[in-house]
Amino acid sequence: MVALSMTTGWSVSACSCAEWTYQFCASNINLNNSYGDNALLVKATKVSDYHYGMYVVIDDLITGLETADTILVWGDPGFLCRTYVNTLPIGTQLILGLNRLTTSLDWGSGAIEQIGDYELPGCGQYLLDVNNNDEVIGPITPTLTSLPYNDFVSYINQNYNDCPQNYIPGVGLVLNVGLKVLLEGAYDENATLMRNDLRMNNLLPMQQPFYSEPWLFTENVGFNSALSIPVQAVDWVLVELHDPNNPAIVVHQRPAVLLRDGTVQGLNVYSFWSNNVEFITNLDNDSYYVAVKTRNHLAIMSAVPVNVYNDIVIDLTNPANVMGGVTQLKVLNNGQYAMLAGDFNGDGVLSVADYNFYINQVAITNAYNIADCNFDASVTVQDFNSYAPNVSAIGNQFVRY
Ligand SMILES: [Ca+2]
Ligand SMILES: [Ca+2]
Repeated sequence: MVALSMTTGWSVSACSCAEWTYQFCASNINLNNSYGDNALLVKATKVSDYHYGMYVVIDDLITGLETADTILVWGDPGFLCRTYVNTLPIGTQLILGLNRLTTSLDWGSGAIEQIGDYELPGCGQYLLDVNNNDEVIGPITPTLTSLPYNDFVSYINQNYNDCPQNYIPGVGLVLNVGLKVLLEGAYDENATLMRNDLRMNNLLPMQQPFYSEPWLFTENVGFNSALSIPVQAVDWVLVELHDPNNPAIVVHQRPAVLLRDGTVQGLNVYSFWSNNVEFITNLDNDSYYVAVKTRNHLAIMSAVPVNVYNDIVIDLTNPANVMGGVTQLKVLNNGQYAMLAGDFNGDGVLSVADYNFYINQVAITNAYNIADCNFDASVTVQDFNSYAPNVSAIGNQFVRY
């Protein structure tokens, strides 16, 4: 009946949530998983305030077990990260996801929550509005902010697997893409890991190195200090999401850090580095081709668009997962597959043009140089020897410049 403010900014000062799910669909999954038979989902109308709670009349029981017509619903007393309910006008019709209390609770406010009362659980979106046209209004899912009531009930009963849990209002949908890749040149077959000499010699730059041609990626992504770069870091890589219908189109790019074992770490929305590369999207697609570019190895791309809605790990050391398969990778002596060394100019083709980078940098030691494709911090004939057998390899057309 009344347009409600669904902003939750107040919660920051009033309470602290490790993780707040801002959509009703995600919160309702949590409700059912956490509270089982005590979970209740109703369409209800507020009839009165009671302390920091409210009495509501149940208009329709959607899921759960309750026989009473009127129930007491506790909102937030100021510090529980629940929704405040006293600001809702009497007569407001609501969708409420509720937990039936199994113990009494005294928060020291003069009111005692009793067994059999209900709470709006904390840290989530457990409340939606119902308007005069019997439409459910609010953040139902990242893409749904209104549904006719009957359709809402159908959605609740049928489509919950579609609910992405990682949508942040004002930011977007946060996609977590896990990756495994190996670099031929960096791979140490004795250690069965890639070399981290650059990191150990403090030669890795704190800022991503893909500002220059051909990448021209200019966003500042980096570490606050050289010491905060992971000890296991081999080098920076550039991870891209390409349009599933036209993989020539780069939709998103994120610099990331490749670790010795092939894990790719990215900087997340909370400014922590984690074993995922995070992409903020506006829900343009469920799936993308995922490409990995480096400073001096032939770029590769996933064989097919990968569904990135849920957390996934794409193993690009498996030729079956790579567009072009074994033609785009080098089989190492131990049978592992790695990206091909020597694309020094990063254009997606291994040619004599790359040799010019090598010859111009040869004999430079103890430095971060593109032509150091075996990652020992020096440009020597060993780098040439990594590059030479790969000349004439051609990257797939969607990663070439
Ligand atoms: Ca090249
Ligand atoms: Ca070298």
